[in-house]
Amino acid sequence: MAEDATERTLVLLKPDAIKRGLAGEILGRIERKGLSFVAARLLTVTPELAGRHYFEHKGKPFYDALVRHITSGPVLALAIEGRSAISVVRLLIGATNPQVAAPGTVRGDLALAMTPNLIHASDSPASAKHELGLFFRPEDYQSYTRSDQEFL
Ligand code: 3AN
Repeated sequence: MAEDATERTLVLLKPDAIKRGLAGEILGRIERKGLSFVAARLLTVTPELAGRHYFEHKGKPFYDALVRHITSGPVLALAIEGRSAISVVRLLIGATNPQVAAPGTVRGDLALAMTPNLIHASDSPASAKHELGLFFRPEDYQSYTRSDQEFL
């Protein structure tokens, strides 16, 4: 089934997540769902990288604030892998606006404002491929099977 394919997606725990000490809480939710992290980097995003990552939003009224925020401190970049990882992570993080994000989601439970909304996750296979390529090299990926999923 296509929707059950193993996928990889890019997750960024944004500077507000790191500065609020919520990285473990958020990654824990992704891990408890059954997804695996197969590459990780703690880095400060440069304005150049921010421009490439957010190219779709250039020219929008919130673009400058978005770039200011993502470059304001360290982010934890994660390559997340698992069954339908792209859509499953999007569901876990909740709507872009935390004020209407469903309770039970990362943004619904832990955020209140639109720019510092804790987390980014790729929204399609094309954006996942593009965004993973911005943060990771092929040799950065690790391969392992979670012991709780060996027989699935
Ligand atoms: P998402 O992060 O849910 O995929 P996108 O890709 O539409 O949302 O937007 C990227 C980021 O831009 C959001 N995470 C948010 O921080 C910011 N953003 C999007 N729309 C707005 C808006 N109307 N006002 C302020 N910031 C916004």
